[in-house]
Amino acid sequence: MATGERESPSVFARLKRGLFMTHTELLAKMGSAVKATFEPDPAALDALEEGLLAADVGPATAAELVAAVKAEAGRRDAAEQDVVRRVLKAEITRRLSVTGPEVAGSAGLPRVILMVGVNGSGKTTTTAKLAARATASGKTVVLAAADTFRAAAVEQLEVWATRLQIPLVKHKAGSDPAAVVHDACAIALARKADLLFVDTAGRLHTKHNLMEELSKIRRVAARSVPGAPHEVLLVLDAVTGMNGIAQAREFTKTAGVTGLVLTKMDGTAKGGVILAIVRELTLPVRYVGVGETADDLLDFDAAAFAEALVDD
Ligand SMILES: Nc1nc2c(ncn2[C@@H]2O[C@H](COP(=O)(O)OP(=O)(O)OP(=O)(O)O)[C@@H](O)[C@H]2O)c(=O)[nH]1
Ligand SMILES: [Mg+2]
Repeated sequence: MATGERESPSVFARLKRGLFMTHTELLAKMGSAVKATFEPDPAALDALEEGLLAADVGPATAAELVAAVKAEAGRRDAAEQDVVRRVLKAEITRRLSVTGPEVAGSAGLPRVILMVGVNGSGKTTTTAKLAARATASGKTVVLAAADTFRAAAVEQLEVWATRLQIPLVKHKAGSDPAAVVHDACAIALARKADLLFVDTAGRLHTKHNLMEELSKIRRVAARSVPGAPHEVLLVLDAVTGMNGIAQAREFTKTAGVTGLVLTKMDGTAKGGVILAIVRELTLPVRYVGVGETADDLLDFDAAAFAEALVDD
């Protein structure tokens, strides 16, 4: 989303709903510390910190946010209402406003987006959601079922492809995922598709051979389409919280991750983990998943996220 542009009310409402558990937990723990006329007494500051820790923002970020509130509370105009919310929103927005290069596809050639992550993080669902959005906005899309690990994985993507009427490239279970990507690139080029989304198998970041497989996929894509993969999205499940950080570190090293997707925000009270993850990786969050349907993927907007988290 362009800077300064505001989402439609319905998009914000979905974000708000998606962050409901985290928001509720945060405000419940903060209790009266979030009140309009905040006095920075130790108990209130403790409550603030407790709320932030409960939301899983991580100890370093929690301490810094509390320090920022304390400093600001001391120098504000005594009549100011809602100083805590103002400071939290500004600080959270700033911390989440990490940008990264958005590599455009070359004119007339497909932009290739590779989806990676550990098992069950939401790669296939997110692939389908992205494909649905792109199709709805008039883009032509090809899907590559490069999770050849299980037959069911191909079927899962195929259900979405059929529903969305998007061509899907698949090989039989157990075949080389790089070969699927090779064919999918050829088909995307032949069809002059705008976008090619590559769904990959979930893999443990500690398994060297599986991580190598991603490197091979990248090489094959790059040979077929200049600049590919243009985007490598690491799909992280927000419910796993801090554990996601170790995975993410490994994926960024071997898979050349360019952006993050935080899924299942709707299923956790620990959505503040996004702050810990961004702090650790300094990678841009591109999307957040807030449910299981095609509509439940939102462009990430740091200010809207902070607002949905902190405001009533
Ligand atoms: N509530 C909720 N559920 C989600 C979200 N994203 C994905 N899921 C669910 O999480 C489960 C796993 O999603 P998949 O997309 O299959 O995950 P995956 O990463 O492809 O899994 P593997 O291919 O097995 O590694 C499914 O039941 C999805 O419906 C989300 O944003 N919110
Ligand atoms: Mg999958």
